[in-house]
Amino acid sequence: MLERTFVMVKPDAVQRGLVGEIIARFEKRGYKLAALKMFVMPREMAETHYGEHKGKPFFEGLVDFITSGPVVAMVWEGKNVIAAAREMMGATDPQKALPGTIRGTFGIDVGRNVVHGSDSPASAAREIALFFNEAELVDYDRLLDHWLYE
Ligand code: D4T
Repeated sequence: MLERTFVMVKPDAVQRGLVGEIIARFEKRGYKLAALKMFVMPREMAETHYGEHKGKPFFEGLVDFITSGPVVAMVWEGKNVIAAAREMMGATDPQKALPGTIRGTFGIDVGRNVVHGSDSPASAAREIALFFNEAELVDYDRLLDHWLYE
């Protein structure tokens, strides 16, 4: 089934020059880029995005961090991409992320875990709608798809 997921390069990874590396992993795997933008997240948007964590001890620090600098927000498309992107990123805590995953390769602390990805189809739909409007989601054909999908 063709899916879309929301992936975000966090401020730590933008500062560390990892934007290209992270995009390249999704491109090389064969996923299709459907939307992309760089911006500093307004506080209100961050509080909405992380609404499920409101009241938790790390919430304020998390909102401070995610609004502290530019992020790169993206939509990636492909077969099973929601679960696949989570696997490619590794566990939320980089200490527990397997070597070779994005967080297992580039991260150390949970509060600087490099990247975000939607954790379910419902989250993907909610997050894509929060970060992008319809006109920003680009629909185009790729001749390559014939060589990626049987
Ligand atoms: P995100 O949403 O950033 O992709 O992370 P996950 O989906 O993998 O994990 P999450 O929602 O449980 O956590 C959101 C965000 O909060 C930070 N965090 C988390 C933190 O700073 N301290 C903590 O103890 C936890 C659990 C990291 C990711």
